[in-house]
Amino acid sequence: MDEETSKVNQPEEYSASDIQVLEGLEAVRKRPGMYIGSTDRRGLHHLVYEIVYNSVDEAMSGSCDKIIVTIHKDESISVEDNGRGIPVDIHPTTHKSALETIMTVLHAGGKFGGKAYQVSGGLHGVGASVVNALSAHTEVEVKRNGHIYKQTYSRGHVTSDLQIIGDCEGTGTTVTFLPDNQIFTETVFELDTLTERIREIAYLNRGLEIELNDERVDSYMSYFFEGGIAGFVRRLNRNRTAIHPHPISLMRQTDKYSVEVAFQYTENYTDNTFSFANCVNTQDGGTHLTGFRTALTRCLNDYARRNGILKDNDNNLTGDDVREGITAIVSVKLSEPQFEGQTKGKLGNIEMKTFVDQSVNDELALYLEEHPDDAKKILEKCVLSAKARDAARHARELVTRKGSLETGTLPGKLADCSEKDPSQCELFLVEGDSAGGSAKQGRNRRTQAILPLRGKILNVEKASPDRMFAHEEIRALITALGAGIDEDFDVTKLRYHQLVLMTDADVDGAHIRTLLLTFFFRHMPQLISEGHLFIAQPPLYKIKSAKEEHWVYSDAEKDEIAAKYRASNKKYDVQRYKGLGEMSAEQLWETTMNPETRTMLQVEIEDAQKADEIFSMLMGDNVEPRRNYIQTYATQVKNLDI
Ligand code: 28G
Repeated sequence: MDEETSKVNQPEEYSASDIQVLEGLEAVRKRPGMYIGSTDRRGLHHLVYEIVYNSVDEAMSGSCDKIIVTIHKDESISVEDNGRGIPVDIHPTTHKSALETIMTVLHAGGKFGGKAYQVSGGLHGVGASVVNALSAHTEVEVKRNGHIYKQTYSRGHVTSDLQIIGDCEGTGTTVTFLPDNQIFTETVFELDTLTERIREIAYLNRGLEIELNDERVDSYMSYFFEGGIAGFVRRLNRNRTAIHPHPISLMRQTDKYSVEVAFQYTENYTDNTFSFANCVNTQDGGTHLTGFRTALTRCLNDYARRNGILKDNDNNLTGDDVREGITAIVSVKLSEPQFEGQTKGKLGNIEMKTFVDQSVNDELALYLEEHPDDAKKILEKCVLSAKARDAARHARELVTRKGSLETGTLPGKLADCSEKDPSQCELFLVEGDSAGGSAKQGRNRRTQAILPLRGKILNVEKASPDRMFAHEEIRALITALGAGIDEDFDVTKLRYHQLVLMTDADVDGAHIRTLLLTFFFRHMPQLISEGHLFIAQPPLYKIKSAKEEHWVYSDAEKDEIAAKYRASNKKYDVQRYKGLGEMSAEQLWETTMNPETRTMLQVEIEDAQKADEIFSMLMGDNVEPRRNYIQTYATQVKNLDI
């Protein structure tokens, strides 16, 4: 492959002694959670990303342009790249090959523990030994020096010497591993989950082709995006209405860092910005995001002043004004990223702030001069946002400050609990008045409060802020929770530490739940991230036989119990519960609300982006995907405000 001059992370002269020896892989098997976060489905998929990151590193150094990921029928995974191949020369002090060292020695590079070390960019091989330690079998093939080299491992230990098994042209690395079922509670890979991340990596690395094959279902897909992150923005906006035709795409590259930004404004009201450092999603932003925001605000204000869009007496546009309705990706690459904060989701490298700020400022000013039509549409939107913000501030003050909260007036429909310690209190949001009535009767009055929600719940993605604050159900919800909203949201003021969505087990219930989730996701994300939001699990059936009675929560469970009765020739009767309203107050308590016996799902924002995509698909402007979704899941839908 040709040497390119302007790539980031230019590899330094390599020697096998670079690899630092730290500690044995036993530590990884003893405490896997420390190295891959968890041993459930999340940790399982993380193994794949660790290996793929190594190939992406090779791509970022300009030495690789194709990666093939394959899920095999036996739930093993292969990752192949056409990079330079992991070096196979012998390490002077360990007398092992570089390959064996990379695969069997937990080595330095990132910080270990938690998620800290999952860093792509200049940290070749850091995760490979962890994956190897947690796999029942691993096999690595390296094409290099005209030969094919192979070595195998089991649970971190070598099971064969490094061998030459043939000759070849070209170079590359293939790693195949079978996750250890002694470690993982889940060992079945989800194609959808891998697809999401693989697609994202392909968008973030323009010109890199990633194939994702699933031999279990004969699915073969290739991801390659010539336009890079501009395509990512287009995809995120596919169900929204853009106000200018093409995403604006800016970039700058030096020998030390690169920045790429793409964004497009839509008719929506929220800020959909995602930031990445070396292809790792920085959930909590950081210096690169700050740099982008500073430049965007300054640049749009400068343009508006210069072109008389803002008059001398007008206030500047605020950061919120210029971010309303934007969908943006900020992606930086640098050789030593520092990830900070509790979840390591924040980029700390201070030099990225000025680098991104200056790059975006220069390039965007140029773009606006050259595209006056786009500039006009964008600034009209920002000016409108500024005006609406004034109106919204007014409306919000009515609800959260001068309104009912301070005077202690809780919403009339709320049946509050008597306990005053929020950590003991639960608020149930219940769909419909009849279910609300049963819930009020059946609850534990000391600790459980009920807020019935009636009629249509507002679609908060599309409603303007002032309309949202005028909506009765939303106002009741905000006042009942007592913790404010948006930037004023204060999780320590929550009146209930558990908030439970209790909706029917049908499609309407699912839609109302989605609308409520959107609301919390957009306006009180901390409520979700700090674990306060739950979904109640009402039963789907009751099965009776003689004196026995079972509440059944899934179809699989129903079939299982029915099969048992059939096998023993007993008569049984299956009663289906379509809605909460069909249960008596006692039944609702017994099956769904009693903390001693109920199960509830805790809502997590596993990935803000995924949630955002589902929400915008269900609630965006484009009717087609929503119609498909609804047709797939239901025959009739009421109560949905679309
Ligand atoms: C297929 C699945 C995962 C990889 C490479 C290529 C090199 C490498 C990997 O070097 C040692 C230590 C720090 C640079 C680098 C080859 C330079 C020259 C490589 C992979 C060298 C590791 N020749 N491809 N590691 N580093 N692909 N794919 O793991 O200084 S790992």
